[in-house]
Amino acid sequence: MSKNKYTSNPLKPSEITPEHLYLNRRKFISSLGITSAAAFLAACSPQVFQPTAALENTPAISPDPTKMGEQGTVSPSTMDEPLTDYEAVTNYNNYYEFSLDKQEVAPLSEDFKTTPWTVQIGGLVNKPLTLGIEDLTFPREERIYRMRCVEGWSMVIPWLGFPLKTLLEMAEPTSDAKFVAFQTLNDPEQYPNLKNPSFPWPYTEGLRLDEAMHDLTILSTGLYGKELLPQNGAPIRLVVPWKYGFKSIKSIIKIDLVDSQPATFWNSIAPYEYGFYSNVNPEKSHPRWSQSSEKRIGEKGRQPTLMFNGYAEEVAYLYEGMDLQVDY
Ligand SMILES: Nc1nc2c(c(=O)[nH]1)N[C@H]1C(S)=C(S)[C@@H](COP(=O)(O)O)O[C@H]1N2
Ligand SMILES: [Mo]
Repeated sequence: MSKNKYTSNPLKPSEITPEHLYLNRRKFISSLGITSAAAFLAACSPQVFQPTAALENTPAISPDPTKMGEQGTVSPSTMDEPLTDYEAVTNYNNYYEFSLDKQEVAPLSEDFKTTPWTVQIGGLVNKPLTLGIEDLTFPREERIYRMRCVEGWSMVIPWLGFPLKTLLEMAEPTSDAKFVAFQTLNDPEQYPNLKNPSFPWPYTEGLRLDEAMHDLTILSTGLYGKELLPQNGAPIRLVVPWKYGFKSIKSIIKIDLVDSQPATFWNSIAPYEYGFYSNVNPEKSHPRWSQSSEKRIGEKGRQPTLMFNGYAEEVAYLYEGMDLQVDY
């Protein structure tokens, strides 16, 4: 592993308390027992973490550096910034298929049908797969990640999911596979805004194969210990924490291994504003606004945006030799 000028977000003493509170909340909840905990959650504090049976049976992310891949660094579970309230995570959403209004997404997606649901993995693979959502029984981990929207706001979300790599390896990408292309459901019956012809539906995204195989890249099926809600991309969505939020495509039905950089939704709409790579970079302004700071939802003021969203130590090696002022 080579060194580079970027370092991970250092832990500030002020950030230790929230983690401590978070752990205590969990203890508090389990001491209540599951029924009263559920009642408590529904009644007053949706931000409290609710342990699920699935999660309880799943070990936390391994602190063993040998399990972290070649880049072996700190486990992302040691991220110690306060979680964004469950209420905000589930009611302030970008999901253009439903609406361009963030507050409208949750009500409009209430009846979104997530079963039956299949995910197809194809293209340059030895074993094309069509999996029902119920077949995706990989052990889930909790990953607490920062999420930085290109618009200048951010959240901290405790995702439940599994590495995308686990699924890709099952399909056995061939040696010609260089990129991964993702597609969201394309159903105008369920998505009111698909009738709007000014967008290149369906929503698509892409990653280079090494980005897709990186341990930080997950497919998420839940958050805050619960199953994912439609507004967050149920039943399954991508989470790539070092890239702007629009790369983390929701409600995926198709994953294709391909040999060249695939077309993607925002990049097709405005290539000079939304690059294919779109790594979080405080030093590279969007043509219409600075990316040097962000509004953390639920907190006062703005805070500095971190290179690669704070994951430089884990991912900077992927971009060695690339000019980060240019988005390829
Ligand atoms: N299919 C689809 N995926 C999407 C979007 C979208 O409009 N459609 N919005 C993206 C953007 S801009 C962001 S910031 C994140 C928001 O995820 P969240 O609502 O779960 O916080 O989802 C991304 N994934
Ligand atoms: Mo976004």
